[in-house]
Amino acid sequence: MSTLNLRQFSTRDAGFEREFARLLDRTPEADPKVEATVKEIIADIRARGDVALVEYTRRFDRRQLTSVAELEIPRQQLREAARALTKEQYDALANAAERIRAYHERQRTESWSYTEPDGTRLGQQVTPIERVGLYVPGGKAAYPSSVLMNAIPAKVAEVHELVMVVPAPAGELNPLVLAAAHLGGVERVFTIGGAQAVAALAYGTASVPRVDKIVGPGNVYVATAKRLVFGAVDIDMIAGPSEIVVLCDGRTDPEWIAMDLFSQAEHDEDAQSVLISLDAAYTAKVRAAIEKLLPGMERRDIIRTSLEARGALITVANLDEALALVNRIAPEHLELSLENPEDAAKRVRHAGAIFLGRYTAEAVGDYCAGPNHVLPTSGTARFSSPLGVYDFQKRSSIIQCSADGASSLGRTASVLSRGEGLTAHARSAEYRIKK
Ligand code: HSO
Ligand code: ZN
Repeated sequence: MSTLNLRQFSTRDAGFEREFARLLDRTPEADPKVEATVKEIIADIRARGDVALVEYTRRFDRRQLTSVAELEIPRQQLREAARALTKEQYDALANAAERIRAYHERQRTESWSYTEPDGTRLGQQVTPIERVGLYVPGGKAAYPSSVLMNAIPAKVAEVHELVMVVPAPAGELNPLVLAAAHLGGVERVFTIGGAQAVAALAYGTASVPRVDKIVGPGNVYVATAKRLVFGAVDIDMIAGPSEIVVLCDGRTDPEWIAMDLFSQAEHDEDAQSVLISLDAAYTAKVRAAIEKLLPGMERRDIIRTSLEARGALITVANLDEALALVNRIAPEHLELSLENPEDAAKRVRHAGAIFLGRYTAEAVGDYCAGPNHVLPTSGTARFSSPLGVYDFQKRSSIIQCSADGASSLGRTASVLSRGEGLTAHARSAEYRIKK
């Protein structure tokens, strides 16, 4: 194996800030050509509906299609896909689904109201989003676990209809994805993908129902399409490449840590894996473990590219320094491989998911611990949260005045509305003031 070009530095180095800034540089380049293509596809789907959808699917997914009806997978087929799994696979998927459901059940927001002494009632009524589109990538990035992570919170929120789209390049579909759709409670599945699928979901065609929100990851065309249809529908977030920061006190088996770093790096070449180590000798041990284990990895080429392009092994002087760096990165995933992780966790201000202690591998969070694996990337943990039930619920305000309440509130409204020069507002409120 040629030497691994993995950046290694310490907060003590003179060039530390420059090295660290390179890690934080994650501004995605917007490609105007992609945007132009996507705009054209969206306009075409809006204008020609199913006819255009079939054409694009034939062309981009190399499908031999005679009618649009062939694009929908009957529910029966999803059930059969689940039945066709090995018992081991079925049990693992079902166990993951159950645990994800149990966790998300706790996130449900309930309606509430309160009544004031004069009888006026105020509150908040929570309703589900009615129809949600779930984008699932085809090919190498088709993750059944992501189907569960997106579908289950939507179902817990009581979304009426969940419409999944997944491209089937040359007709090929991942049976685990179909089985996960069945276990996740997906109502309808269409084998379409790309910007054309996003457009069909956002605006509806004769066959594809129009949804209110689109969730799920996709390639640059899908992400661009989601951005462009936002407003007509809601979207979840534009996911960037996956990231992990492992903060270690130097007492965890270095091979465990090396593999935790690989587990993010293997997602794709743009993924980011960073070690923050409290001990320089330990940093060297992790590096040795990486060099030892990498040649044996199935995805060694992706892992190597990712580590060399965006990875780093950073040595810090103490926990305070470590946590300051963590908060500057605001990582999607943070492992605290420490003796007393609870104290450190309380000092983390920005992270998508925090994995506490040496025994908690990010991988279990990706599949089956229960919390969602759709997490804020690219530093967006500064202002956003994991995907959850709340993303599929909305709120209406409730205002019910009693006769007494209308009278006293009417006086306040009258004064304020006359101040704004809005006399219809004022008189509407004043009618209800008791003489
Ligand atoms: N780590 C990914 C999720 C995933 N991992 C799916 C395996 N399958 C982003 O959080
Ligand atoms: Zn993962």
